[in-house]
Amino acid sequence: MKLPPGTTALLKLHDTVAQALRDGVPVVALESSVLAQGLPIPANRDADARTRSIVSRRGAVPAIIAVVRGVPSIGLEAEDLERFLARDGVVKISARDLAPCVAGGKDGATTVAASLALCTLAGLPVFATGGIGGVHRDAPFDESADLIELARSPVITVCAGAKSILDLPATLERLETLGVTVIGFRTTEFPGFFTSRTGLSVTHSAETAAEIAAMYSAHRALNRPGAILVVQPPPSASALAPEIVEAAVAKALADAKGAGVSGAAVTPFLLAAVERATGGKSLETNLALLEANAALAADIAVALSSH
Ligand code: PSU
Ligand code: MN
Repeated sequence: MKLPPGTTALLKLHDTVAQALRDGVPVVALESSVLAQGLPIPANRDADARTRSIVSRRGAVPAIIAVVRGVPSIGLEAEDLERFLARDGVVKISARDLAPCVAGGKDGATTVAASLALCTLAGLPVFATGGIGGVHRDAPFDESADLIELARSPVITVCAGAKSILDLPATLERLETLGVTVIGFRTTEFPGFFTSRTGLSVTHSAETAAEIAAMYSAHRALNRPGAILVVQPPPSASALAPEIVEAAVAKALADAKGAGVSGAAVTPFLLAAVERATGGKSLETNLALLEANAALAADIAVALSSH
């Protein structure tokens, strides 16, 4: 395959990432679809600054995952990041879209599914996101490719559970079927992204980053193929009450039906509709939980590097 000039391998590592890997400094992978599709402008810039800065302050190197003009990239150059933040011709790409995006030389913002595929290719063990995709409500069931990629990618994935717009019990069932290990961080409940409480239990919990690092070592020693999904509730100061979220989601789902939204547009549409229905409150929660998840991912990456 012909690669763009200046590229020697399919995967491009940013200098800071290449240096970190050489020096044994932990790296935390971050997704790019949340920046280019999930969050509105200018909150996406805020999310980027807050997540990358907390990862650095906790002793790890942040690496945004994306396909940049056809090149799968681990860490973005500033000018490329600007295009993603401005959403200038940037498409949302899931796992199935990777090859066409690379072959077509396009800018692709990677969802959890596509980011995990690239983390696996690069051998990166720790990844942070806001909330994973999952099983949507109501038949016919739209199920995010995030779930199946979690089953195939040996990556510690830190999130605040699955997005509140989804069918959370069904999502948790699918994770079990797919053999994805779910660990509640300082919780025994599967969080609901905007909400801390869902009433759904997780079977395993951890109190420290070191415990998660130890579980990951066992996971790899057992040659398990999938992810360890670490779930933590959104920071309590910004978590929303379940009734408020449920009402907002019901309205968002009705709006989506009315607007005839389908496919990859569903999740970004619903998140924007929930933001409107909560008077912008859900946006604050989203930013706070992204930062908290990046921080925990950095702590885990640091613990893993000394394990
Ligand atoms: N987390 C957020 N906001 C987001 C997403 C995650 O806080 O927008 C994105 C992730 O990229 C996730 C995607 O993979 O939403 C799920 O989209 P879909 O349901 O189309 O698979
Ligand atoms: Mn879908």
